[in-house]
Amino acid sequence: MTPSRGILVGVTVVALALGLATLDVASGGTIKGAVVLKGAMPDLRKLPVTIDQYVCGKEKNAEDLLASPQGGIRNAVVWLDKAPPGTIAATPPATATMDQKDCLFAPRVVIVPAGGRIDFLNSDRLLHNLHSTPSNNPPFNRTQPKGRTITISFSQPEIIRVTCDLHSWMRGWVVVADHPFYALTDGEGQFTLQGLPAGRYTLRAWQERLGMISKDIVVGDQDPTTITLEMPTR
Ligand SMILES: [Cu+2]
Repeated sequence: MTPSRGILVGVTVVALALGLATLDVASGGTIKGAVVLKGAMPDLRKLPVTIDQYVCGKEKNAEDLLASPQGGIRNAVVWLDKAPPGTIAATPPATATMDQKDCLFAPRVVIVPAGGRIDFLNSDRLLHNLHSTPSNNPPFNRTQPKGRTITISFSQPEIIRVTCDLHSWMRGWVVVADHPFYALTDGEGQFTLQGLPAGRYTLRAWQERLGMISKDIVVGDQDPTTITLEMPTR
């Protein structure tokens, strides 16, 4: 163990002994990172639209993998495998929104805390549907006319796929979080996790087409701690 690591561990032990009672977002460490492709960008597919072309158009881009020219992956979810004990971090809002617009779920990926809910909207002038068969939360299969809001609560952490039976290309994802340390990557693949005590963590990253990866990280005295998470494309 290097001397600085020894000091770090010592500080961590003292902090744990104090119960981290006063820790908050402002005093915690930050992880700034990016989720990137490892390997060539897979071909982008076009999905044919066979019905309701007057609203949906003639084809849709497959949005199951979106990446910047530099390989940053959008709409990946990054979280801590285990939240540090006693930490007070900013909790994501208990209510999120997912619209059905131009025959796509928007946003495509939504994070909601366990016990929170999502208001599903339909901004299109046609009928959609919400269909999902989660593993740990109740299934739902609801007709959704234009303008109707359907509110669904999610109590158990898991990643849930939502589809529309009327438009086969439509996909949405609800990520039910069991602690505050979850983040969604932006168009450059970047994310931030804040309010972390120094320590060793396991990060997980999930993307709907590429699956899940894990990587260990040490949050120490340099701030922010930076990391690149590579997701193999095959
Ligand atoms: Cu639809």
